[in-house]
Amino acid sequence: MSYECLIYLIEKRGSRVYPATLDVHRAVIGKIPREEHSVTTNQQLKAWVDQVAELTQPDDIYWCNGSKAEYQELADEMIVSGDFIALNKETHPGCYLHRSDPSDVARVEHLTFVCTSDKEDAGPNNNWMDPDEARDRMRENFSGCMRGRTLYVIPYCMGPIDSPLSRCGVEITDSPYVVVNMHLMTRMGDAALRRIEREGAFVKGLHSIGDLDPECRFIMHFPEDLEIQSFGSGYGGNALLGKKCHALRIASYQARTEGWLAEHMLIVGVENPEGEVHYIAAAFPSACGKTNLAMLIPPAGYEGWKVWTVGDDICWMRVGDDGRMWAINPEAGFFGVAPGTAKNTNPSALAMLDHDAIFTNVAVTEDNQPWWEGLDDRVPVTDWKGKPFDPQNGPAAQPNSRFTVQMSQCPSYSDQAEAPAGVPLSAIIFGGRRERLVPLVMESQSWNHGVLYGAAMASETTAANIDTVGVVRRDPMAMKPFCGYNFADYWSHWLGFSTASDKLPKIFHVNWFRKDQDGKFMWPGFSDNMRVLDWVVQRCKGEVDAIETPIGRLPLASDLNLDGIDVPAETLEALIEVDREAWKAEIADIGEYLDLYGDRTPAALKAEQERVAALLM
Ligand code: OXD
Ligand code: MN
Repeated sequence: MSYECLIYLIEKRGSRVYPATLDVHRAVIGKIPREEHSVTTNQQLKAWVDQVAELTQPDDIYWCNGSKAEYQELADEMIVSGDFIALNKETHPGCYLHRSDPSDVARVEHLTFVCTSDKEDAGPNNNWMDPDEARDRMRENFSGCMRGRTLYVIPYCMGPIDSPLSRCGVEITDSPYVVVNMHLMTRMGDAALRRIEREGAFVKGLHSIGDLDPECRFIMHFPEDLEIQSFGSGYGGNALLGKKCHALRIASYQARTEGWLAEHMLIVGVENPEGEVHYIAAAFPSACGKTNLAMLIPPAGYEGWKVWTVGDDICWMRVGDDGRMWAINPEAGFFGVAPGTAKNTNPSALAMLDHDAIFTNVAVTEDNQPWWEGLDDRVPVTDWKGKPFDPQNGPAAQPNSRFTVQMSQCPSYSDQAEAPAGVPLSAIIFGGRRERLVPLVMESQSWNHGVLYGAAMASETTAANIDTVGVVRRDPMAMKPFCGYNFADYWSHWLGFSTASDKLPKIFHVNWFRKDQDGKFMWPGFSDNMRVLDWVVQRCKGEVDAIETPIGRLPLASDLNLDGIDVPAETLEALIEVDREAWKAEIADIGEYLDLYGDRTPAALKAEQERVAALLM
């Protein structure tokens, strides 16, 4: 027990009279030994925690140390409180089910704001609110909201704890569910606090589940102050502030001021039989199979090849002294979509999910195992709301149900994922979900042309998600919901790297989702995407030629390895053809999209679009 800690807790309570709760007891002399480390030497952090406690009035304050014992104790408490249900201990040791409020199952983009002093700095790509107004609103929401609750202080580090590319934050939350998820998703606790004390700087994230009233739900970002305030949701992306809020929205802003890039990208290492590894970062809109690609198992015929997972969602990258682009995954875990994860789509994910994982909003089988649509043909007994499963009521697992698991449990986890320097990128891939027009793979003619690929990224709406089918929605760099500032300025920042070095990664565009006249997918996808990665790596090594076209460099049919798969020659032709007339319309549409950003649209990007348009004439 620590005397200082006790004094600190007493001091922190100031003149207010707080009940001597069980939590205070636990924090000071309970099962989790609280050493001096529970109080920080960083005055700014201390003062902020004090201010927040004053505003939110928790019954207790608990500084997380990040230990396994802490995780276990919180999980045990959540079982008692009903927040966690222990799953089958034989088949899924250390696994828990959490059922969220049925009105709180997804990110809320319409309630997510970027609050810059000048509205133009947030751009048409963001909801904007005046920072003073946003702070006033949030102050009202947070006022007294933690009465009867514990305030948890979570110091965390995004990225390997010793990496110069990593950045730290502190999340204050009243949700133990958030704490245990942050345990798996970030490097949190003492080591992060020590780094914050050394560096001084950290992102402030304040979160409360409030009373989960959707009317009071807001996710506010103050990028100029490196600050996040989130109220009224306990769901992943809204509540685990290290992920989308910090590592993408705030970090993208911070990255621009510091000269690096924070991107919505997976990172993989592709190893060939000679043991040479090429690292690739790839951006796809949500629900395009990023986690599956990050854990790809090469198909038959690719014996001796291996795909190593560095990350499945976020990539921070910076040009190193050697002129190459070096990347880290700021996260330490996966927060993946469960439905559709199966032996044939992602065996590596399944292999890491049978122990020490948290499942949110999945169904359960008769023998208390987690279950979701697409997993196998068992029939679950209980749906995600905890009701007896009846197919009349819709899917058994919530379509956005999730698993949270530490990356180190992944069988393909890269031994370079913890490297402080990061991994050097050979290629960056942008992808979209396009049933027509966009080829299976193409390589940009230059860095700026590649930036145009990213800025023009798009998906077609499907019957599953929208009434009007086939409408093209642009999602530049897959950052539409995640860029913390004006897209036009963001593209300028990307373009600014073109002169940074002559060793930058090559930029490609892929599309796994082409369909034929009968609506059938033309490309098998999943592990066969390895064949496209193979071509990408060969291009990076200068081993194969490509066909120059106005839209980029396309593979020669003979250079794509199709051994062992049934893709007829005419299908392959169609997958890599350029329909000039249709592309003229597409490039004009891209031009119109860029114009939405007005005068701020970078001239160099418009010039690229015009260059391609002219080539198509
Ligand atoms: C995610 C997303 O949850 O991109 O990763 O929506
Ligand atoms: Mn994502």
